[in-house]
Amino acid sequence: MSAVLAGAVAAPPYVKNKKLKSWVDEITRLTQPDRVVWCDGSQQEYDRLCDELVAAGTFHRLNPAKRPGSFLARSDPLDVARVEDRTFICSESRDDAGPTNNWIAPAAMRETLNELFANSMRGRTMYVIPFSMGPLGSPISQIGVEISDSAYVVVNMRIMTRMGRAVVDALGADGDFVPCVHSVGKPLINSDRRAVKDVPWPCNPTKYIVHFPQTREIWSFGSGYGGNALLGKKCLALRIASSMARDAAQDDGLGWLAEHMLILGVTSPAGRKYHIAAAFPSACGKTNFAMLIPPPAFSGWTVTTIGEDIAWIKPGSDGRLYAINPEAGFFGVAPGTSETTNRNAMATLREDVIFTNVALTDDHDVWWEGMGPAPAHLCNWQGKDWTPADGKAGRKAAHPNARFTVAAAQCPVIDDDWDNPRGVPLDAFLFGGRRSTTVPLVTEARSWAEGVYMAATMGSETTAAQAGAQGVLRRDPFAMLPFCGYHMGDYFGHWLALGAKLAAAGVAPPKIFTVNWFRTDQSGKFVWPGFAENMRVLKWIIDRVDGQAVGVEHALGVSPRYEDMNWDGFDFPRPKFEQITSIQVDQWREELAQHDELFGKLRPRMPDEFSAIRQSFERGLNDT
Ligand code: SAT
Ligand code: MN
Repeated sequence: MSAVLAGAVAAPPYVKNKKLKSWVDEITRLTQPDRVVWCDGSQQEYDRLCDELVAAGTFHRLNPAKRPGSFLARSDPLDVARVEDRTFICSESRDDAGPTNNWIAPAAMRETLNELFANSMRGRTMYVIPFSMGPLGSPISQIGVEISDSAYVVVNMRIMTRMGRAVVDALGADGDFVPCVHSVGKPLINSDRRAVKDVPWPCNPTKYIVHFPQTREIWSFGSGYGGNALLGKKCLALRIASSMARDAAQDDGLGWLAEHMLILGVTSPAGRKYHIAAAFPSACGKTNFAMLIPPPAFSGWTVTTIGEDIAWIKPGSDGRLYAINPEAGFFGVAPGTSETTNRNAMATLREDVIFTNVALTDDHDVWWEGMGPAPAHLCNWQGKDWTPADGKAGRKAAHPNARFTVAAAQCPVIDDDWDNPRGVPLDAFLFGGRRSTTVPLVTEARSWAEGVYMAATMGSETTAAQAGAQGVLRRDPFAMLPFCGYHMGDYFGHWLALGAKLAAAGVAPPKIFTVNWFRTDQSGKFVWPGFAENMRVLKWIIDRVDGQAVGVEHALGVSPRYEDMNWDGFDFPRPKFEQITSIQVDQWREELAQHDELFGKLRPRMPDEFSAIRQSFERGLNDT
């Protein structure tokens, strides 16, 4: 770590990149920090910053006997989640951002940002955080540099990305990077120009999360939390990268994909390996699915994790699609994680974890709702006393969006290839939502285009994880609604074109499947147990990939019959299976009618092909 004073801005000698040096100078002049620190990514630097965060009251060191190397951070109670209504895509033209994104003209936004960031780091330290999304040197990876006045951001970025000096070395003199500027906002200043009080979690009531897709820049003001502040994650790896991936098609005719998907490996007892990428909206069990433990009857089968949130996918020289996890850590939701729902996640969290907004036990360990029985006394996520009586009264001990930050390498089922710069070749895409009715357990699309249609129209019922009424059906195309950096209609077009071009080059693109674990019975109970038993669905899917499994074609695609599934060691009666795979014509008519709402919103950039597909689904239903 090397520090220099503002005004005498000198980068350490190993920094050769001219663009980087002059950009850091420029942001230093704008924000006027007291100190500039270039982060090298070393363990010593991490440890020192954690010590400083403890001294500042931001971090509480957890009991080293129970949770070695781990910390608890409590955020400002008004800074607990991403702020979608304060997130902007500032393309030159409003139409390019599309109706699903907030837009402000770039010139006007730059004026606003210049005012907000002017002197915003006075009294504070500015960190320069070089990071790589994806393994250094991978043809799929991208480099970013985040400037931030939050040490919490630095230590989280060190876990979530490949961060530090090696990235600067890889940039060399002329390498390009995505500049990301982050400030928690101006602190209150005394007449002697010192911060009045260093609060443990500085942030600002005014928040802006801003993306310039054309110049590939990110500016974030006012929040210290998660996806608002760790700019490699949703901002770079999804919003900016989705835009880069689409634009790349103009250069090589294909482009690539930046997706809100987990990546997992499945290995059969015979040693054959398959790779699956799957998109689910939040609170649909993505992390659990990525770390699935097969049921006992599937002995010899293993599921391994490559990623649990984001996938970058590029055609390789053989035409197959290769996927990497651009991240190096998991920023996962803690509540609901337990030895029964996700034993692998619990094992990942044994040491060296940063917890944010969970509850603290009296012996300085962590607790959250869904972990197991509540202790008789806790400090809740705001540091106040909590007893099970509070829980009965509906007051949560952990914030529902409480998080853990942990290195992916700590996961006991991390895939051997998770860090492979080539990525892993994909065999199938899965798309799923939370649907109590209508959508069957699993359906294989008959074609790439029909699969893209299904992904584009996927919906999910809202849960406690979202503000507002629960159980309301929301369209969330590709689980990308808040993360697509350009017009959603163009995004569908990019997906259609990529599959068509691969097919034209003689390569079959991965098969596309839709899944739904959440059909309910008359009393509102889930019919399908999910979790480990989802392995049975995975098995049917990979057998379909191999051309081994049988299914029946219906109006919407191909699904298994009861006898096409492996039921070893599991007593799941046929009528229940019928309940979760039935296709009710009236429900599907209504469903297709709802698709029109989304299509209407995205016209005129909706792909024409979708109308034809919708009509063919309708004809299929009429013949049912
Ligand atoms: O806050 S993050 O964007 O990092 C996590 C999430 O909301 O999915
Ligand atoms: Mn996510």
